[in-house]
Amino acid sequence: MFLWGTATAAYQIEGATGEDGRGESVWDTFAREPGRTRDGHTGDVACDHYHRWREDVALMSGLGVNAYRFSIAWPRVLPLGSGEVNERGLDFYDRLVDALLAAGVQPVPTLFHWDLPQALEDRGGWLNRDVCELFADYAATVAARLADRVPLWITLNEPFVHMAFGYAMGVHAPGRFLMTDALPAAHHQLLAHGRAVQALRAAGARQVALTNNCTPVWPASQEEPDLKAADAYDVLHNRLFNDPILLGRYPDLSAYTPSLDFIRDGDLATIAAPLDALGINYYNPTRIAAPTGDGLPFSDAGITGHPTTAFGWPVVPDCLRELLTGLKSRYGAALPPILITENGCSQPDTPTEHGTIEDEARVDFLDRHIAAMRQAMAEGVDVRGYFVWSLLDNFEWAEGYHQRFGLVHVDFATQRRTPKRSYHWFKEFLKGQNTDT
Ligand code: IFM
Repeated sequence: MFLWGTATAAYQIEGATGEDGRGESVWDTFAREPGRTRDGHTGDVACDHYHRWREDVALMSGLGVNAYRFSIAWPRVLPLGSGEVNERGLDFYDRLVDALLAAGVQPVPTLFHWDLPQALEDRGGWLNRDVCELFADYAATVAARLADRVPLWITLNEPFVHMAFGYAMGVHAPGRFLMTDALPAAHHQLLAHGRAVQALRAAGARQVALTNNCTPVWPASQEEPDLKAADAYDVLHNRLFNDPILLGRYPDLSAYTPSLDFIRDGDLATIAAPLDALGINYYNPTRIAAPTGDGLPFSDAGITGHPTTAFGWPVVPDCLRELLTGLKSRYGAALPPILITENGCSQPDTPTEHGTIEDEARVDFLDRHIAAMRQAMAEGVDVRGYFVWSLLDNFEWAEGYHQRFGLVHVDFATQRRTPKRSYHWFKEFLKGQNTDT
């Protein structure tokens, strides 16, 4: 069955950060620090999904999707990251899973979408190798409760973004500015993924995947310095996270670090445990030029000549085809079936005087990206699902509530949900789909 779905993440929609025994996460800490997020926004309330989940499941049922990718908040299940289990936290996801199944929607949980328990950050976060084992324990705990009803699991969401924004550049939680010293946070996330694959399978999970954020990298010119820089960026953004899980080895990281002493014997075999699918989040390509002297082996050359989203991201639908066919060329038989686990765009989405949201640009974005995905399939790439980011407007990390990605508009003052034109378009689109294709 081809999965047509929507995606969300716990900290971006749930709210209720202090309820029913949930522990603190790094995002609670970070968002409360002055100047970290736009206008000081936090996820304390977000979309209040923790209380309004029935309404949100009804929105999905009305939309006609057959799958829903959401994330489980580690600190809701294990408030201190390890040790005592908070059964009330598990109960929430248990109820959600049952409601989704009753609505004919397959639950697709992601175990980690950046909300590390603060107690683990206090022990070094993803720089501490011990967190890998604790993640496997957490995965086992959740799967013991849900694997009887959940066939497909995703371990991590976008370890590149979490490493780069959270540990290298400090613009996401936990707000560390380590630049290339952040690399152990990549390795430990990947090792945690590998250990979680083992734990999930032992607990009865039938299918396991990992979601990477990937970008086609365009060199700014065909001159050698730009080509070399583009290759270095491709290593950092894409291959650092795809090669170990699919090929069992790291790409050449010498442009970033002289030493890989945080890797131990056996780690790569654990990381490369076979997967049932690779999740790909695609938003835009990246254009890269030679370094400008800030210590990194590349610089961002920017992209002009394409429409942009409210975030300023270039809209280049054919790059989804380019990305997918590029993955197939690079990994060949080692590439498992692909799920597009996120694709979407932020738009201003101001309601009209009649209260409707006429987000034609989003309709066009989705239509053209789905066509590009299908073109890649026609060219031989095995894609098994497509999830729109996002079901709801939500807390867009450092941008707070200023970037709207939803098929459903959320008025954050009243929590009123209003399906946008894109929701109605996707609903009609889904009616015409044979779920086998
Ligand atoms: O909102 C994020 C999501 O959490 C991860 N992928 C990209 C989205 C848009 O920025």
